[in-house]
Amino acid sequence: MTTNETMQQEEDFELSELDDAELVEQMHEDLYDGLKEEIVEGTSILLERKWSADKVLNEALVEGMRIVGVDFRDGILFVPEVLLAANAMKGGMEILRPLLSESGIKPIGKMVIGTVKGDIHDIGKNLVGMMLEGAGFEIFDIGINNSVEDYFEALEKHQPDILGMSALLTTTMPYMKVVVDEMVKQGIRDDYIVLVGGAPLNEEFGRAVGADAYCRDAAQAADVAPQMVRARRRGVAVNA
Ligand code: B1M
Repeated sequence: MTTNETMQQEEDFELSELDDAELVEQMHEDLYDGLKEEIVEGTSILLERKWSADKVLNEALVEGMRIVGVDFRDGILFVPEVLLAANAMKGGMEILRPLLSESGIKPIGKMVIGTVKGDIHDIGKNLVGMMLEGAGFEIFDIGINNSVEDYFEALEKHQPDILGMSALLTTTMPYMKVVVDEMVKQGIRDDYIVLVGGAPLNEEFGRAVGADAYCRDAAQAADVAPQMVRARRRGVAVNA
């Protein structure tokens, strides 16, 4: 058998023939290789096998992206490859979106969410938006690279209960304070609940920028946001 034939044979397998553990491992590899179609197929297979959307998200997609992140940090993967991985991840998230957000609850609040100026990472922000939709929020996603003016325009237009800011870079996270300081200056800080999140942040940072709460992940955001909106409507101080 030629080398080409051996390689062909190795690649000729159906994802559906793998058991759950093998499939998840294969999905980590496919995410690493930026194979969107395979990620979409793997996501669908796990759902057909009665995996919850949450479990598929965390064990297959988020864990796969974590592995990508490690090799990106170590200089093994570069921006174009990571972009392909991100694109493949989004393919899986599109399938999970309706499942994560099918709460059927009537909107309990509105949220404007966006990634801060200088930062184009949007996967985590998109997840937070989806999970909050699932928790019954109406979401206005203003995308990436948002200036103070962009946030203010969206606040004015949508009159949300919550302003959510995301940052993935240590160089862009201080911009959250620029936005909050400007809200204070304009006298509108107390009109909104401010939530912040992103991998390099922590609670202390959240307090330092003047946010009402820092959320470690999308699930925590979906937990904290309704509580804060309810507390605010009851007239209770919201600082977490
Ligand atoms: Co970038 N990148 N990246 N990147 N990237 C990181 C963040 C990095 C940690 C990689 C590394 O070195 N290990 C590193 C930052 C280092 C640092 O600041 N200390 C880094 C770097 C350096 C860069 C560039 C500067 C690289 C370069 O150009 N040389 C560049 C910057 C571009 C820019 O923004 N100006 C860059 C570019 C990119 C890509 C474009 C290639 C791509 C982004 C594609 C996209 O988003 N559409 C990318 C990616 C994919 C990553 C990693 C690998 C994965 C991020 C991700 O999507 N994680 C990342 C490494 C890593 O984080 N492990 C990395 C999965 C996601 C589900 O998690 O976003 O953390 P996360 O979101 C979580 C929580 O943080 C939280 O909930 C989410 C879900 O549970 N959360 C919130 C997030 N926002 C929230 C908001 C909330 C509440 C919770 O309330 C409002």
